[in-house]
Amino acid sequence: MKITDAKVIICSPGRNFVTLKVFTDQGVYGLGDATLNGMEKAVATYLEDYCIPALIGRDPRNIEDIWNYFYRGVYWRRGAVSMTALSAIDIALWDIKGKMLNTPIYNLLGGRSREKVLVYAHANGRTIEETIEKTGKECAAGFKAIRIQCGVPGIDSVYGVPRDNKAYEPAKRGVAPEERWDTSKYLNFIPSVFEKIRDVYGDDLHLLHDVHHRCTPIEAARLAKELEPYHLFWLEDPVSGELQEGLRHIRQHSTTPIAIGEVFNSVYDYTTLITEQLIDYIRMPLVHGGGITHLLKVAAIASVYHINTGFHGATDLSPVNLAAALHFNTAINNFGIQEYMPHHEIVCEVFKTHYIFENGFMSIDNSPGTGVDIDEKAAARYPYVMARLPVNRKSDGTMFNW
Ligand code: KDG
Ligand code: MG
Repeated sequence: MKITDAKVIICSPGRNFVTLKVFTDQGVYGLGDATLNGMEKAVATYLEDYCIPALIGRDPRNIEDIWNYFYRGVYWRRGAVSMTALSAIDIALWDIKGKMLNTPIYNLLGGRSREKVLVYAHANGRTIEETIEKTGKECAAGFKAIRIQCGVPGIDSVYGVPRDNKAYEPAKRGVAPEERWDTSKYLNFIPSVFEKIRDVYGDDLHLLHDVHHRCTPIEAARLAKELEPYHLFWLEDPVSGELQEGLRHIRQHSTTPIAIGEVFNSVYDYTTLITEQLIDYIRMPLVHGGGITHLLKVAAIASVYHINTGFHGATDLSPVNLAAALHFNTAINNFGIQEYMPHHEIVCEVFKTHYIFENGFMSIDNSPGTGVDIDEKAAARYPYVMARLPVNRKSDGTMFNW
């Protein structure tokens, strides 16, 4: 069996997605997600100019070897752009394998470990009142776990909290906008949000919060400690995590569970965090972390240290990634939770999926491979739109040293 060709499809049904389609001489093709928010064209170029020429002619069944060829065989290893490209190749190859064997991917990963996959929703309010209201809407939709984000008095623009009450979308059209951030205002305010949410919704609802890396280790330790009474499911990305030892401060001061790594792309970003048990959840998603092949290894190492997965799953990761993640989450033992933000409805014109959300959980059917297909004609109706994630400065204009 041989790979005969591959192509990159960029489309923007509401937001940009990059999809890799790998063709074989058996008429079967595979799809991989290659979306890296704000850097879509860099991944597309890396795939088109560097990876696809080297992919053609290989046997798609040899996923482990192909993974190592594109990871270890490349002189300049790692990095978000090349690991996203490698992830897309890897997911497409697992899709092909599933289709060739006429079986869903979870079956290739050891079969079912669970009936359904716990997911969490987002409640992003500009004020505490709005956050309470949005939390109520997600509870009514059936979610058992909700990520709570809130505007902060005195800060004009809080990352991820839409000012216009629209759907979550941190990327803005055109060149990256610059925003101002004040960590002390944020730290003084956020515990009061969780106090109110617990008052209104009680103790059963799982609550999560994302710091988006906007603290130093000691600031994050203070936040984790002050949020302890509200029993969070997790505190996400409390620091950037590039300095893995920095997470020791948080652990020394608090029992709030920590999730980290939606911007990581290799097991080597995690080694100290896992082996010293400084975290509780792995955020690195399939689409940016080297695909199923690499995350299987990361999850296996994490499981030895009682650390679970909690993959990133915002709307800037395509339905191809979500489907692959659901297979992965269905199969592995140390699954924790999956982030789920439903895509804009026009995304369904382009991507045809086989997963459902019901009463706080998601499940995927027995369609072979990932179970996702792409309608290329529909994709062509939504051309690429330049959009970038914002840059943050302190209120006096200084760049942060997070
Ligand atoms: O592209 C950036 C988004 O994916 C990010 O802002 C979402 O932090 C995020 C999350 O946890 O979903
Ligand atoms: Mg996040």
